[in-house]
Amino acid sequence: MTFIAARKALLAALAGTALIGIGAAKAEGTLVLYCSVQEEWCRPMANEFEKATGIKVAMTRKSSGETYAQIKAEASNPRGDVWWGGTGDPHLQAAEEGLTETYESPKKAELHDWAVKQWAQSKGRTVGIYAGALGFGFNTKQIGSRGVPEPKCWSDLINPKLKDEVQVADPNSSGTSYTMLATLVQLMGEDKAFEYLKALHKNINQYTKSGAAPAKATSLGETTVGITFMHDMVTMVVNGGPVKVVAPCEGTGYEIGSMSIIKGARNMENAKKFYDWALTPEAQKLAEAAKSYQVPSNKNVVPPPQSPKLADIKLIDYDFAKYGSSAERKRLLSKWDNEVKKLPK
Ligand code: S7P
Repeated sequence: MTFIAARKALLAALAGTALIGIGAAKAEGTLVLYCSVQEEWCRPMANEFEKATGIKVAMTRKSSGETYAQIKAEASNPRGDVWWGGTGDPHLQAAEEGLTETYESPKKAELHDWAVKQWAQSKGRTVGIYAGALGFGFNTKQIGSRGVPEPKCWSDLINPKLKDEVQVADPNSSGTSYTMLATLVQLMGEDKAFEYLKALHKNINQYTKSGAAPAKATSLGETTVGITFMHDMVTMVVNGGPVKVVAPCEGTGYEIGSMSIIKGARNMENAKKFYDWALTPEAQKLAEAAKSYQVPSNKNVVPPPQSPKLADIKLIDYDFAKYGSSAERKRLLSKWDNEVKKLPK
């Protein structure tokens, strides 16, 4: 072979390698992830998926109600591929409104019944990824100075001595707070629940956007009591905060945290890869490292020891079909806006 022929062959080989490289990068592609748990857990999920697959993840974190509203607003020109995390009710609403895609993962057989039930209820459009009970927490250093005994029940939170000392999120933006609204309606009946919410309103110092924000505020002493999922309060305890976590004595509701593929996803194959991966034990074990103490949906993952034990909590038989339905969620939110949030304090 002459020098020129050898050079040509080498250039051709290099060009081929470069093309293969480009082809591979394209095949790996990207994924747009809408994440509705805490940022501390969203980030490792995106990073570890990138490491496992080479797929670049563009992740944004928003609360459950906000993400639902964004997906609805983008429906004619979808930007996101997967909505991962957040309470199940708005995922069910998105499913009913045809905003999300049906998919059956090969990992479904590894999931707890409650996670599969969520999938069946939505006709395959959303699946359970974790579960957690609603409750509240209080700041152990501050409660004494309010002149009230340690609260144990929902009824303790409307004590006038706790004026401006209770914090919870706005149910329009927050899945946590919508879970509270639907829980109280199921627990007390609608009329009594709204009477209770009006009384509670007098004690609320702030309706936050994010559901877990009151847990941080309780730990920092910015509020004496915070209503959140119990696992979000447990994170504060693990971080050394002066917080006691309470499962309300009357009983409480719970969430099936969910995952959905967005209808018309531009990166549909990668969305399915993420969905399958997110149901594996490896992916679900990332929660504990991120100090997120929900109960994982994969049966092969042992829940972290700090996770509230659902079997020991007086849980209501939460009607996900009703309270995750589009009509009921809209009705309750607008009733809360008109009859509770507008009230003077
Ligand atoms: O922090 C984890 C968690 O409580 O956050 C999700 C929640 O819906 C997101 O916050 P918003 O209440 O602001 O929507 C829960 O699904 C999850 O357990």
